[in-house]
Amino acid sequence: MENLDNLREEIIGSVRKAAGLDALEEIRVAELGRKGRITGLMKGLGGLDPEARRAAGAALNRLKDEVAAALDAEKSRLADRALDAGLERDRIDVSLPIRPESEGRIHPISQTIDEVMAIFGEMGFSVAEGPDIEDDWHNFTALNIPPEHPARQEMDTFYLPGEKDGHRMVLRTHTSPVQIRTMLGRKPPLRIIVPGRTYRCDYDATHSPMFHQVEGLVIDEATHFGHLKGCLIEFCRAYFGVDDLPVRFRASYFPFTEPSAEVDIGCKREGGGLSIGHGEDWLEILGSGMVNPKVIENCGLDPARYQGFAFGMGLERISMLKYGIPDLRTYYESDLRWLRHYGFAALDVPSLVAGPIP
Ligand code: 2U9
Repeated sequence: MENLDNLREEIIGSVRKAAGLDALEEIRVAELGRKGRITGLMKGLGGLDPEARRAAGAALNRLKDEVAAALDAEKSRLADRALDAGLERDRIDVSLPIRPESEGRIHPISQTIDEVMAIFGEMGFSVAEGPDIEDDWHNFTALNIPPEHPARQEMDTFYLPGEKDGHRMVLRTHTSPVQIRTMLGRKPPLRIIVPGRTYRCDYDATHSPMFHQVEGLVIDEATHFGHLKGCLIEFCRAYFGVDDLPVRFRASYFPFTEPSAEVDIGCKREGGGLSIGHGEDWLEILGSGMVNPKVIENCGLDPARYQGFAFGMGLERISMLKYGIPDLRTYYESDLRWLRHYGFAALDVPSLVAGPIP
């Protein structure tokens, strides 16, 4: 028994001094393992007489439990110490200020396209799209602009290098070829708007070689000029946010519409500034007209049965007027200071709030 007390002291002492988990495991194997010291003593119990075996067996079992408990306690002490050291080393200062996030802005042209889509979406229009690179027929001929027509020169067309057979593709000068493609591919009734990039060789404060248009087309069996007027008056008032905005239709000419009208809204020019709404002055906003029967025929439809109206406007122009942006060239200079000043927060964009129109 005295021997066991010494053994206990020795083993517990070495457990307390163990440097780490590996040293503890070595002690466990050396004392309690299959060939361990305590295991060996247990095996030796068989040679004792029954009285002595019972007493020594009980003492050895106690020793075994005490050693196992000491090993467990030391193991969790070492684990706690490792955790404390880790917490100390990897300390996070939760009071530090967060890294600033830079918030993006919506470009005014994207905002304007969205607003226009939301207004026409409410009126039942859907959105159509088409290629930026077009052939001569879809961009000009189908729209009643034959090769010798002066409109071809006026539009300052960008031509792509000629193909082998001599014909040249163009960068579309308007989004009208998309309406031609829609009329060729779908049966009326049609009610579409076409926002998109357009290209003309022109550059000053109100012209950029790449700019955006939105055009609209309605084709049905009983559409008349009254529908054109109602639709465009409603659009102008909704877009500029003035319920009783004066709107005027002025006779004009386009090869693809007959009759044609330019649309002006009431405004006031004062001290170099411009205010939209009531006043003695007029400001041109868009062009429109009843689709020329020749265009309807060019798209394989019977002009005796189908007719409709069309309109077109420059998106930069209406955006500059609404938001007081003085120079169109700044739209495409990629100046972040400009975008921070004139751009929009994502939550002000109709389609991001209400969802896009189909
Ligand atoms: C088809 C039939 C008719 C589209 C139209 C205008 C009048 C118009 C200009 C406004 C300013 C272009 O950006 S701008 O320079 N557009 O005045 N556009 S009617 O008429 C069409 C289009 C397609 C099949």
